[in-house]
Amino acid sequence: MDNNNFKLDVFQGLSAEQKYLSSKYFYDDKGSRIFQEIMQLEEYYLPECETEILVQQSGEILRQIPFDELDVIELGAGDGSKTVVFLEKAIQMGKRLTYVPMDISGDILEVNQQHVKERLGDLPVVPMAGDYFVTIKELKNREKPRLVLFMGSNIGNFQGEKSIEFIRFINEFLKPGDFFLMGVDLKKNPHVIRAAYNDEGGVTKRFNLNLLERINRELGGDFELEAFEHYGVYNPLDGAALSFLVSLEDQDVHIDGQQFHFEKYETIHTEISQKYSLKELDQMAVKTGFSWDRHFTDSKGYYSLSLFRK
Ligand code: AVJ
Repeated sequence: MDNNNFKLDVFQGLSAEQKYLSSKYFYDDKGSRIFQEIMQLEEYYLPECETEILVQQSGEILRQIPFDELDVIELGAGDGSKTVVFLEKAIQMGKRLTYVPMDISGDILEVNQQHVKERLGDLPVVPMAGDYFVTIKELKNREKPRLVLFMGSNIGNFQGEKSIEFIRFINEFLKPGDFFLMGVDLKKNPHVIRAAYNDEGGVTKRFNLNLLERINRELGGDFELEAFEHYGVYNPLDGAALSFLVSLEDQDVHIDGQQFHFEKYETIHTEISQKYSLKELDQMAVKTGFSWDRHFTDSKGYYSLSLFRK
């Protein structure tokens, strides 16, 4: 990622009335490693739920998709370790696939390709590194039917209308009859959600603080990490889990010659992880131009893989 943009975004976010930093900057090498740790946490139920649905219901999901031949395009594919379960099932069912994993990180796409090779040998894979808003346009002229995958509840990181805009963007890329499969974390017992973003071991805290460390590392900042703590809340009124960093002192921080003041207990908003109900997802499908949808949920009803058809 471009350091200049990072700096501009940091300066803008820390100059705002309510300070904020974008969660997309969590994922440098260290942040990505900490996120791997989060995915192993007892409290962070999301990956387990998604895997359960993929293992138990991939066949049923694929039976909704009537094409023998299709492009499977995955946005933010990561290492692909979960997607192989789905791809494997599709191949068993006799579908001829081309897998197009997209990710901002070229390194992770190499790991992805390794996984796919080990499990699925001769499956055609066309990895595309870069920002998917850009790379997806390169696929416009391909003739085959499409299934776009957007897993891991990454949709939750879009604030309000931004999620609708994003799904509309996917809809515009699709042709009538094409499909979109999205992993969504559902509204549930607020205690369960709150705990997922406030783990006992403090891994989520480290994940958030790494953002300040990254500013120190890459932009020459002088954040004192002990002078900040992490605060995670879930608000059942709007279904938003929010993360903040809280300044524990009245203090000044310097980044590349610029000074930023923090009042005692002033917060930096770092992340939104939006939760949805199935009813809200139905409404979203209609609003974004899809003609049909169906939800595949885990046994606890915590999580949905929601399939939308254009
Ligand atoms: C990768 C965006 C789905 O919001 O649950 C995990 C990131 N943040 N713990 C989420 C995250 C704190 C995660 N997503």
